[in-house]
Amino acid sequence: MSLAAQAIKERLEGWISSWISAGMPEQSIIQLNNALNLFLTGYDNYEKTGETPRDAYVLMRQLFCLSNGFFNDLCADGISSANRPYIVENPDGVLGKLSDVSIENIISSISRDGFYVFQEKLPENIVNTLVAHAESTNYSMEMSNGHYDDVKYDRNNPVGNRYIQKTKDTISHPVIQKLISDSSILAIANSYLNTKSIMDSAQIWWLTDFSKSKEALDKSALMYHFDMDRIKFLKFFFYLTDVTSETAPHCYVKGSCARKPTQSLRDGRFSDEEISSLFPREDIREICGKKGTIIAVDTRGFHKGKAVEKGERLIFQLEFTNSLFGAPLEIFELENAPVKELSDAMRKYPGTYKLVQTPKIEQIQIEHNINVNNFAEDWKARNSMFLNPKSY
Ligand SMILES: O=C(O)CCC(=O)C(=O)O
Ligand SMILES: [Fe+2]
Repeated sequence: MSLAAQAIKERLEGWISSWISAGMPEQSIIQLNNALNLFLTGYDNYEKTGETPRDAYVLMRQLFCLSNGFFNDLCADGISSANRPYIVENPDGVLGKLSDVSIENIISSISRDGFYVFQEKLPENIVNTLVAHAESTNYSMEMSNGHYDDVKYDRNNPVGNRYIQKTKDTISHPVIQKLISDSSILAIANSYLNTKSIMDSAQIWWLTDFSKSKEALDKSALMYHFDMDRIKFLKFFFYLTDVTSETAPHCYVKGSCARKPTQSLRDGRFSDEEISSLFPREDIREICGKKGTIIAVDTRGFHKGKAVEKGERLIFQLEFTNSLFGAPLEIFELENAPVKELSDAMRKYPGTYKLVQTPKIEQIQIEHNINVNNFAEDWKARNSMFLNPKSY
């Protein structure tokens, strides 16, 4: 069993003991014990094979609701204790220069409120480049007959509510590669997750005012829900268009990332009326902002995109997680060699980019005309350092 699995096991056993001391009925203890054992077997399987058994994933979602999030906190704590975060030295990037104190403040805001809106915005040239990119690529769109068509985004004649860019088009863009290796972003992700953060989602999508049917809203995450794909994760949203109350602000129920009212502990979508009946009005927030606005969100709390009333919204979303246990994984296949910022980050924080696949080394050599002999010399020098400890 891996160190992380062992640490999770210890915490879950402690949890069971506390239930026994609290006088929980024996039948319930047996049921909980069985469920936790099933989960641990699934987690162990994931560690060994990289694949999460579906029943263990479903169980995680159920245990999240059953324990009001406490189960996930225990697992996250186990993972952190076995696998400490990367130390990002002198973080300085799109979120500004971050001191330890400012990171602490941001992290505690996210833990308390579930989200944090950064003062810094993405520079305009970056926003414009990403918008132009999003206007030019093809999108795979499910049409009314259930088939998928390859379409361009035509803002005057949308054919769906949500146009999600193909992962390879998103991840192959140099600006996106710089953002996913940005030291200020990595510093926040590693601190919040308190373990070596792993990038597991990078998506650009348009929202349109195509349809307001309940079915369409549900499908495009335009109804309240919480995400539970993994044990713990953090999303960064980058608005690439101006977002007003009419153009799909990200909506979040402040504080709902921690503990939720009992009536809301179920998987699925929630209507606005249900959410209004469960939470104080002042906690139900619409996060509006000019293009370039950057938000960090723990979407284990209640959130949705508000339906577009008129016009469009373009967003880039980047997610980091503490473990790849959970929902099926996406692979980020780069079409070309990564930009320098990303290849440097991949060397420094290999665990963060487990899901990123670069083209074969020979391919990179051809594209960049790299002299293979220089490589060989470099390797010889490095190896001699290992063979001769005095050179340290
Ligand atoms: O579009 C949005 O603002 C919310 C999308 C969402 O539910 C998510 O990214 O988890
Ligand atoms: Fe969501």
